[in-house]
Formats: sequence, structure tokens, C-alpha cells
Amino acid sequence: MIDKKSLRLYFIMGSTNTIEDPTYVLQQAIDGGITTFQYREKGVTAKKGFEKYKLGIELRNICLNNTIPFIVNDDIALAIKLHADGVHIGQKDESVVNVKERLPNDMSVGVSVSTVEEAVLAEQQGADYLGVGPIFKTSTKANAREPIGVKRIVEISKKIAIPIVAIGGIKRENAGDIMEAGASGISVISAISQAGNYKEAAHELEVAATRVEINN
Ligand code: 3NM
Repeated sequence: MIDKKSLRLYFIMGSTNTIEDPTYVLQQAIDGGITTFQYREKGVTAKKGFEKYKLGIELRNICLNNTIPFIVNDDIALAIKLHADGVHIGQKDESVVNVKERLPNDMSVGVSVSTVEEAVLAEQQGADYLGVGPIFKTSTKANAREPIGVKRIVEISKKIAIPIVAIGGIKRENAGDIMEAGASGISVISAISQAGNYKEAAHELEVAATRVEINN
């Protein structure tokens, strides 16, 4: 199961998030210090079927070689096929209970939430960790909800026991505030995948998220 420490710097990427070879970007991000990777293949030009699976195998193998947990976004069948460490689902996807039933016991389930009510429900249904967001404005996710702000992390973390990873518009400059608010980690797409130097960007985020000595 995914542990709190692995959530510290949670990098998400699919082929549409980068102009470079995603396998190169992932390896650089790992070298820079990411602690978990999520394969999220979204957008009009996203890979489908065998192509999606093929890139998934490559990214999965990089994570295995570097002992970095590998999570698949939304696609439960693909997660099982790739022997992923977990699946991440949104509010519009299948219920947590159903997803848990379909997965081997050792696979984690993460759930995206924006409100305290969603967070409490996801925990009750068996979620292993929560993605809380969007904290700030993000242009990476189509149809993202309105930003909820750092305060929501405080509110949610008071009500639940499972770890929280914050998402949406997170950068080096605001990472410390997020950790102070009670998150176990920060989750980013563009702050690494759109950076000039992926390794350096990951390293700076890792330092920013670790600077605050926390027990979250
Ligand atoms: N989920 P960036 S926001 C994938 O709020 C995703 O659940 C969100 O990208 C949520 O780090 C988001 O570039 C996009 O802002 C995060």
C-alpha cells in the first residue's frame, strides 16, 4: 500500500503534458526526487488502446527500476494489467467501493475530492489517500473546479485520518504553505512537465515540500 512518505512529491503526467519523450521526463523527475508517479493519459490527442498500454509499460518499468510507486489514473483494467501500485479516481468515476472490489488487496485507491463531505465519504468507502484540489487555479486540467484554497486542506485534514496530497497550481513558491496546512504531499503536473529542466524542477519542489518539518 502507498504510504504517507511516498506522497511527498507526487508527479502526474501523460503524453499530452510534455513536448518531450515522457520516459525521459519521468526519469529526470525521478532523478530530481519525486516520490510517486501517476500515469494520466488525458486530452484530445491522448493515446488510446494499445498505444496507451505500451507507454504505460515503459513508464511502469522505469518506476519499478527506481522503486517509485506507480499509479494509474481512472483506468482500472489498465492498472491491473500493468500491476500498478494503485489507481486514482475522480468524483465522476466508479464508486470507491466498486473499485476496491475489482482490485487486488495490495493495490491502493486514491480519490479526488474538493469538499469536506466528499473527503469524509471517500474515507468511509475505503480510499487509501485523497487528492485535494484544485487548491489554486490550474490550466492543466480541462473543466477543473473553482480553486478551493489552502484553507480547505486544514478543514479536510481535521476530519479524516488518511493522507492528503494537494493538487492544482502547485509550484515551488506555494509548496511550503500546503505542507503547513496539513497535507502529506504535493502533486504536480506542469511544475515539472513544463519546466525547462525537469530534474532541477523536481528537486526544487522536493526541497520546498520537505523544508517544513511536519508530521502529516
Ligand atoms: N486534478 P497542475 S487539478 C489532474 O483538482 C488535476 O482534482 C485536479 O495540474 C483536481 O499541477 C489537476 O499543472 C491538474 O496545475 C494539476
